[in-house]
Amino acid sequence: MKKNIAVLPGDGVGREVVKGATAVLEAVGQRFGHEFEFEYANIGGAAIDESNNPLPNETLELCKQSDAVFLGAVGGPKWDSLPSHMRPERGLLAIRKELGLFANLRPVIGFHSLLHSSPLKPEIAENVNLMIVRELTGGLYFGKPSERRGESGETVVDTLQYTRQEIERIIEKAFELAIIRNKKLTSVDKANVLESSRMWREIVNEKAALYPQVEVEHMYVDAAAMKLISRPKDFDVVVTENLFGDILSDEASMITGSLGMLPSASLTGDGFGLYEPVHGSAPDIAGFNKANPMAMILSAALMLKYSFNLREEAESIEQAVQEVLNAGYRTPDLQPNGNMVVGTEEMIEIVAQHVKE
Ligand code: GGG
Repeated sequence: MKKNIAVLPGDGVGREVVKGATAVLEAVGQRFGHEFEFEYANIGGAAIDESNNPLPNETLELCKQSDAVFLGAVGGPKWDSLPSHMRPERGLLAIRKELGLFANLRPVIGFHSLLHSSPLKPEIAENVNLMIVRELTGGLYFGKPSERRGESGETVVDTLQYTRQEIERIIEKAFELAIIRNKKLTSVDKANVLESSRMWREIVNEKAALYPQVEVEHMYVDAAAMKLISRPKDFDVVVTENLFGDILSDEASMITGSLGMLPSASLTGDGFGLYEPVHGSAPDIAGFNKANPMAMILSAALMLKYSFNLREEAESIEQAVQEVLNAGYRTPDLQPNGNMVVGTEEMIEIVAQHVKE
């Protein structure tokens, strides 16, 4: 199989960890006889520096002509004072919208050898395997108007808007995933307060009738936030809107021990995808070879699974990550506690080597 991948390193540690994804795909290519070709382009702050635009046209065109996209991370203090429509994060939101990447899958898997890296009690974090499905192209992050008002700009407005069709397609995606997993779907909303959540709940109930084999529960987002870290094993698939999904998945990363362990797949309805770690650009450690590349490496496994249907190849990456963690290699974020501390580059090399074996 031959595939062209657009690689957008972005900013901060994004530029360091993205090498993890390309290195493991090269290793997969060698082992299984596939060819992956990588073409690079800028997004976020790097693109602002180069062309004054967080998502240049060339970058978008390259993505459209590719079979899938890797993205590192965007943002950093260098661009903090820019107006919001010019910030690096605007490039990330725009690429999701332009490519129609409405379904963001964020698997949360507790690796046994990392149990003591998690702030949760081992018996709570052990054997967790849940999937957060975050709606990615609607809600507060995209609603208009989003502005300051009045002469002195002392009033601010953000708009939470969803269409029925936007909610229907993400709920359908979540049911499809629940069917091939453990057939339990938790829909998270704030239906006691928000009109958008009331429509969300109605649609979940309508769709539930089409998937009688799936057990469905509704949960308010505040209750879900507590339950995620007190009884995470109660969850299988969690579906929620854009902002709630962003926050809950960062919270859920604590089950795994580090935000650096959470990969993500952002998908269209027809299998095209952008793959990125859940974490951001971590400017405080950028350039120090300290970032955890596992989230990016595991995102490469998601690409093989969801965009190219290469299941065995994807498993070879997941297996390699497991072996390397079992062997005691740790980046500094994983509370090494006597294990072997390695830098980003070393960790990437070790995992790629395990994929080849
Ligand atoms: N790799 C993810 C990343 O760069 N995150 C920074 C960020 O601004 N995230 C907001 C979001 O995912 O909606």
